[in-house]
Amino acid sequence: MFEKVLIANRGEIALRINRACKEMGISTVAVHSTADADAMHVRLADESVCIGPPPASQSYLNIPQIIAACEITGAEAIHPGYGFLSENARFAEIVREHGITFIGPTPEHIRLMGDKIAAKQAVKEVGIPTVPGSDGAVTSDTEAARIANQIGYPVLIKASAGGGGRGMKVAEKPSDLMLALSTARSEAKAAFGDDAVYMEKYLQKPRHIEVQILADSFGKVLHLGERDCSLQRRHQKVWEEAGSPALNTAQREEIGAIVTKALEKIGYLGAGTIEFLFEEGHFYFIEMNTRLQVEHPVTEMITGIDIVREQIRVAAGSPLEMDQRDVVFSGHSIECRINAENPFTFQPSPGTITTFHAPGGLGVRFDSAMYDGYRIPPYYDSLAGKLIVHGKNRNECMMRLRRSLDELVVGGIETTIPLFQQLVREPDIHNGDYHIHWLEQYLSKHGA
Ligand code: MV4
Repeated sequence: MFEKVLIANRGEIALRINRACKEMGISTVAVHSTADADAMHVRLADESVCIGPPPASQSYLNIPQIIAACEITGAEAIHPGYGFLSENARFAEIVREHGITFIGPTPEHIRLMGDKIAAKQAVKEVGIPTVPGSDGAVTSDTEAARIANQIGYPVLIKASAGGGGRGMKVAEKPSDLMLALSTARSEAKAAFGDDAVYMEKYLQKPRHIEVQILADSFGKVLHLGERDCSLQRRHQKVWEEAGSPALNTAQREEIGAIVTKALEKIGYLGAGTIEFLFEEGHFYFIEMNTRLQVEHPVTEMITGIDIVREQIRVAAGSPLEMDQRDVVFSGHSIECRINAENPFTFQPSPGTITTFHAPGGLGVRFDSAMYDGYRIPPYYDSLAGKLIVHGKNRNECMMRLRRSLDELVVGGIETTIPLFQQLVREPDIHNGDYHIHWLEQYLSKHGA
C-alpha cells in the first residue's frame, strides 16, 4: 500500500480523499493555490505545497507544479478527485512516466471514453444498449438526412469531443437538419478544435440513471447499483438519489449485470460510472465517466462501501475483497448540492461565511470544506457542501432530508438551501415522478 498520497484537488472532495487516506494509515499531501492558503483541505492534510496563483489554469491544472510537489514530498500516488485533471488522459500518462501511480483508470481508457464516438462504439461492441443513431461520425449531409429519416425525428446532433451537454443541437423535423448539423459542427470546432459530430434519436422525457462500478487489476468488476440524477439545471446536477425511484430490483440487476460484463471485456480498472438515459423501461448509454463523481456518497450510503478507499486499494494493485453477492443495497439515499449561489437564478455568491451549523443525527452526512469565517474564493466552482441523507426507505429519507435542511445554517452568502426546502415539499418530487427537464420547467414557473 502507498505510504503517501498527493491530493490534486480542493474543497470537499479533497477532504473526502484525505479521510479515506487517514483511515488507511496513508500520509497526505495537499496542494493549493495562493487563494486557498486558509482552506480546510490544507489544514487537514499532513503536508501542503503551494502550486501557484488563484486561477486554476496556473494552480490546480498546473501539471509541472503538481509533479514537482510529488517529487519534493515523496508522494507515490496522486488522487485527482473530480473536475480539474481527473479526466485528462495526458496528465495520467505524465504521472505514469514519472513513476507515480495515478489513482484512476489507465490513460488509454480515459482517452477512449473522452472521445464520445469511440466510447459509444466500444461499449456497444461489449453489449451495452445505445441510442439508435449514426454508426460513428456523420460525414455528409446526405448521410445525415438518410439516417434521420431511418431513425425518425426528432434527432439530436452531438459533438464527439463534447460531453456533459456541450455542443448538442436538436432537429425537430427534416427542414431543421442542415442548420442543426452546421451549427453543431462549427460550435464543436470552436469549443474543442474538433468538428466530428454524430447523430442520435432524441429522447424527449428520459431520466438520467447512472451505474457505479468498481474494477480491480485482476479482472473483477462489481456494480454498486444506480443513481438517479435527473434533477439538473444547465447540465449541472442539483439533487441525486440512490436507488432510482424509477427502477425495480430486476431492472437494477439486469443493467448491473450488463455493465459489469461489458467492463470486464474492456479490462477497465478503478471506479467508473456508466451514464444512461432511461425511458419507457429501456436503458440507452450516453457517456462513461472515468472519475470519482460528486454524487458518489449516495451509493456509499446504501452499500456501506467506501468508494475512495476501494479506488486507492485497486490502484495499489490490491484485489477487491467482496463479490457481487456481498454488495447489498439497504434503504434509500438523497444528496442535495449546497452551492454558493442564488437559489433561483444560480448566480454565484462567493464571500465570507458568517454563520455555519451542519445538521447531524442518524442517517445524516454533510461533506463540506466550509467553516465559520471561511471566505469562499470567487475562482472555483460554487459547490460549498453536500447534504447526504439515508433512510430505511425513500419516505423516511425524504422526512430526514426535510428536517436536516431545516437544521443546516449557512449565513453570509446566498445558497441553494431555500430551493431544496421547496423541492422536498413538491408532490412530483415526493412521488419520484420527474425527468431530465422537470427542474428547468419548475424553475421557469416558480423561480425568481
Ligand atoms: C440526449 C438527450 C436526449 N436524447 N441524447 C445531455 C448531456 C449529455 N451527457 C447527454 N445529454 C442528453 N443526451 C439523446 N439521444 C438529452 C440529453 C440531456 C440531458 C441528459 C441528462 C441529464 C440532463 C439533460 C438535460 C438536457 C439534455
